Amino acid sequence: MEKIDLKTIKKRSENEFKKAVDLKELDEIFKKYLGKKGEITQILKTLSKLPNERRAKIGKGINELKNFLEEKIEDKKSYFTKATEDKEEWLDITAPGKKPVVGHLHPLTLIKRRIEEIFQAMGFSVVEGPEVETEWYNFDALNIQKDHPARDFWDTLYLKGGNLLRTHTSPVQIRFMEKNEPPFRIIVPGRVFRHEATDAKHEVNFYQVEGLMVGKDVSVANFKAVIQEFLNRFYQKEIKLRLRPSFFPFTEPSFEIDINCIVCGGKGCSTCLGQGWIELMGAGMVHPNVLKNSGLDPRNWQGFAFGMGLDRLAMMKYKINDIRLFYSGDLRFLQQF
Ligand code: 2NL
Repeated sequence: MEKIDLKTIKKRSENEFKKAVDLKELDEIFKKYLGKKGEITQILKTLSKLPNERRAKIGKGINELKNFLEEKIEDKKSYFTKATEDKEEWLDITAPGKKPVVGHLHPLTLIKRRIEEIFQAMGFSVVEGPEVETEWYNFDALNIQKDHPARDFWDTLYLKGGNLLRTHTSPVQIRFMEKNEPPFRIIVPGRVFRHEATDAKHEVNFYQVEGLMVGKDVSVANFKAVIQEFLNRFYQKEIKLRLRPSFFPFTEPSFEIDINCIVCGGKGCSTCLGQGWIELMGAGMVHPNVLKNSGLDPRNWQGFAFGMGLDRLAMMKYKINDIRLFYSGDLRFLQQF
């Protein structure tokens, strides 16, 4: 029978026990010494085979060691358990709350909704249509000649098979006139596309709002009144406007609408380049050919149409100097609205 050195076992087990950092390690030490096949358990089992004298001496020592270890392990175990429980239950009701990150509408969407609201209050319906169009609806029906530069590959994005990405929302109005009997008044907001090198003022895709009002005797005077009302409400102040003669193939007569610079009020500043006036939109009386192409008899019906860039309106309202910011997805920009 080999010599049983209780002192060494005690020292070794105590060392291991001190190093234990969690319940799992404690459990392993318990098994190693006090488990079914544990070192101490094994010694206890062999006691009966020892001669009386040695049995009494070793028996006393091993029992003391057993009790000592059991007690220590139990102590440390309850300490670990308490620490774990404390961690799980920990709730600091005095800690400041975490503010959830809430998004908001894109500045272009805000502008679009505001424009829709104002026109709807004046009896206009909001109409939408496809972004992929045929050459007929985007150009021919609008009286745009076959050799017009706007049709060029360098201005229009053509798709395989001859369709194209609409360059304005006018085709939606042609489609509306085909299906509806006047009188009516609609606005058509939407995304449009141009084949263009981007810079601070140009994007490949941007947003437009067009408007159309057709009836028996709808006139330029009606147009002026509607647009004056729209501008006053949009800018929340009295806006001065002027009509300048212009040309579009789809309107006759045609004009550009300028407004008194909203920054300097007409004195001349960097926004209006010293002019006092800012170009805002194009408009005119719908060309008889366009009415005909849409299935309306120009001898019975007449009306005005206009078109403006949503991006441009938003840029002026919020004083933004680069159109590309709208499409950058940069939160440092977007979070300002
Ligand atoms: C501009 C000019 C304009 C129209 C758009 C239009 C639509 C139909 C018939 C006639 Cl269906 N006209 N739209 C008319 C005049 C000008 O837009 O400079 N837009 C940014």
